Amino acid sequence: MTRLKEEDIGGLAATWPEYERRLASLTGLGLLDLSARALGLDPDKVRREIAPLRVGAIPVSSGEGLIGGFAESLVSIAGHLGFVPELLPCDEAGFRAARGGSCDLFLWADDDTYLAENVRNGAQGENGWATGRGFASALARMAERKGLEKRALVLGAGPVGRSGAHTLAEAGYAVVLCDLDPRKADAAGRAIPNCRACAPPELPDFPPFACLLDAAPTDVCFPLDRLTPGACVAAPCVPCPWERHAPQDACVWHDPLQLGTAVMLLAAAFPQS
Ligand code: 2YJ
Repeated sequence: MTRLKEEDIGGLAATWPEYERRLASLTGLGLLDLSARALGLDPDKVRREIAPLRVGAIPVSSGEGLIGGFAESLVSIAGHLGFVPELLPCDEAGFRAARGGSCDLFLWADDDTYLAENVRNGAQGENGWATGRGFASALARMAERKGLEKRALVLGAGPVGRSGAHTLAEAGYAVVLCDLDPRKADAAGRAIPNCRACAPPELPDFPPFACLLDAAPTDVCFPLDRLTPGACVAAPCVPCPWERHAPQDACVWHDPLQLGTAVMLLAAAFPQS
């Protein structure tokens, strides 16, 4: 996750109706259903069990410091999903309150780590992993609705790209994983079944892609010419170039925080053995 800016998430709480409308128009699912399915959970069971669970959001001032509206956005996401959300005090006081029983789960992020933690059983949802799962699942849903072949390009072999590539491979996709660093792509590609690694100069060797997961923290590689018209694009990247420059008739899903956080929360709240 690139460090978000206040303007990336400002006003997030006011946009839920439009957010849900757009997500449903692209995937046929709302945020809770999509996140639950990304984890193999039954959305109805999640909906029944979520209501009493209290989620605290802890602002963390270490490192580069607080991002205006960040913890408040986490409160909004948790509340929107149906948890009972609470903004906790900053830093140690917040961790003390969370672990001392004021909530069942808590969310916090510093400059390197963004986690959902379950106070009762120690289960965790980690942002990179959860974001990859969530956006890959959104991509697979969009592609299925358009009847696209199960073949995808994933940009970025970091935690989000690796998790996304894994999720797509699990769903039966042939995956091409591309990173500016070919060794990083190779190492990740070897660990994922049905996944070929490449570097950006090799992309023209492949037929154009109808599915793209852009998990690159930079837009240095922006292979617009490697996508088919009407392609499906899932892009957790911030800033997101695809919303303005996607191919003609493309379906693009982007959000800066909501889907990754929703999957993190459900992973921590409903851990599977
Ligand atoms: O509480 C706050 O306001 C800040 N400490 C939030 C910091 C948010 N952190 C980031 O944006 C980091 N880049 C997160 C890295 C997560 C790695 N998956």
